[in-house]
Amino acid sequence: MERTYVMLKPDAYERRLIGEIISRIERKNFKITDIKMLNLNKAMLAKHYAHLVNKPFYSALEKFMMSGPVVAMIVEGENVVQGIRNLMGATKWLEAIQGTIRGDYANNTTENLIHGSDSIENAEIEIERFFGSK
Ligand code: DAT
Ligand code: MG
Repeated sequence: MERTYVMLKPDAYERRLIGEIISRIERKNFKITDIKMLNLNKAMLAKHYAHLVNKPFYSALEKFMMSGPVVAMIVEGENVVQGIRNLMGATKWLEAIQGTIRGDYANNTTENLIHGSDSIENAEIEIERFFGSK
């Protein structure tokens, strides 16, 4: 069964939206097979966001992602990688349509509540990074 890595960001925690977002994932009938809360550090973020470390917004992104705990999950289901991306909505909050998590709750592109792997290959890399071999 396909798996993906999902991470609820510090704004989701701060805004008390953890339960709401998990409910949306479960209502879609995706299965959470592991879950934990953790605090990220600079080294973990530099790996996770390696494609962004040279962007002008990286330092703000890093600061935000270390501003509180994240909730890390392994989520399983048919076509779950794309399915979670669809539930999340677009990266840029103004492009995220209503009914998606970002479309309904985000008004900022950095503080956009949720991460979901963008490919099956990256999902396995991210699961290994945050949960070890499973
Ligand atoms: P996604 O989270 O939709 O996979 P991404 O991998 O391109 O998007 O970027 C990771 C995170 O970095 C994103 O969730 C928020 C931040 N980010 C991306 N592009 C940004 C931008 N143009 N301005 C500010 N933050 C940005
Ligand atoms: Mg991404």
